[in-house]
Amino acid sequence: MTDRSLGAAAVARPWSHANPIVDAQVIVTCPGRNFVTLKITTADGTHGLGDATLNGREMAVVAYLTEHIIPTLIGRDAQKIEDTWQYLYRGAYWRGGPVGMTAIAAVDVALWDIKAKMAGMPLYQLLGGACRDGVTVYGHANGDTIEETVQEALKYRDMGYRAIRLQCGVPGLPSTYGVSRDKLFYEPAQTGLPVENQWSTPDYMRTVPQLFAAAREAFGWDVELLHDVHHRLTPIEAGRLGKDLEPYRPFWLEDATPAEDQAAFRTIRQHTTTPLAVGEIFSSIWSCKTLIEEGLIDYIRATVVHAGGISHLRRIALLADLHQVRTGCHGATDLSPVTMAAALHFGLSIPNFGIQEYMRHTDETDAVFPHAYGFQDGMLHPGEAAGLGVDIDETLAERYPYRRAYLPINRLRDGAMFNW
Ligand code: EZ4
Ligand code: CO
Repeated sequence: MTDRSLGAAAVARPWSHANPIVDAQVIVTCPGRNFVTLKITTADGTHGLGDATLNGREMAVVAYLTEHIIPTLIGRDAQKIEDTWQYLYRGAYWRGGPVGMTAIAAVDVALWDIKAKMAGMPLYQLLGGACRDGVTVYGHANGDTIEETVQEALKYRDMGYRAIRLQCGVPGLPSTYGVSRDKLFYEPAQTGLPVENQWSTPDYMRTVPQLFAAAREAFGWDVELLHDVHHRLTPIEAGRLGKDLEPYRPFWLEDATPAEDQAAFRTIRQHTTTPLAVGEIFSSIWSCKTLIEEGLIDYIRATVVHAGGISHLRRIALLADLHQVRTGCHGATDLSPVTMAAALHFGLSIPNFGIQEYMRHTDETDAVFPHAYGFQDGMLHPGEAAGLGVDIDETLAERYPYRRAYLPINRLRDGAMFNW
């Protein structure tokens, strides 16, 4: 074989057992919300799936895959996961960023799915085998008021959850991040133009400690309690909130301040012992290298789908392990069952797993993505099917065409744009 576009590595050797990629398709479906899925098929008839969903910017990743990645995949040996990762990352020249890294993640996860299927193993076995019985998850309890939120949290405890995220409405604000009309499912993206939310830091800062006080009153110390600030405080405000929450021993305070400036976390650290989690919007190890190496965080929330797939998240987790930082991967509804499965195989197999976020998908989504993973005793387990243990029902997926949707935006009371 002399096709130089495939590189020297494609030259047939007597010891090579290539399983070339013969087809790659991008499937966009909206069973209640949009999902972008990459399906790669190899010469031996194996297929693998990768999630490529980037909430509110879905079609940018579709174009990246279709126009720029897929033409380079056809004919490549599907078994060369690391080489393909390097080819797509280094080979792009314009590397990094959420769109590109989500596209690379989709390829990477699909190739891991294929490799595990070829090996006849569930992916976690290929990654080194289970380090624990299951992946402990936290659920989302929310309500307009503190009382309602605590009631919802009690329901999660009764379902077997050992860790629960608490988000509640802020008096004076018409709506707040994390508070949903439908108590079982939280979906911030909506069709139409972006919804506008309103924000007040002082009102919020007064409410959260009251919520945690009420929750500890109701639960005692039986369950772990978490909270997501969703990037809305300055470092010194975050330090104050962390300090105010210390008596209630939160498991973590998430995204306390925007993390573009990793050094900002030094200020928070100087003021509170409340554990800090960050990273759901990170695209690569470069977004968290300082945070991890300086011990500025306790949990890294980077995910398979938005941080370059299993191959790259593994690097992040290894670095984190050196510094006693544990994982706490993002697991909201915009991460498809394909990502959830990948996260479970990954979380089961790494030494420094911390916790996994889990927001259930709707029945429509679960039907489009039949999967082997399941919930029991506050934990998810990926199941024993070969590969990821997730498939896509393409006929059903076709019944749910793409609908443009946006995440909300946030404004202060005076109309100024703020972080959502
Ligand atoms: O707002 O996934 O911790 N979970 C979150 C999510 C994010 C959405 C954005 O697409 O912060 O609710
Ligand atoms: Co979050």
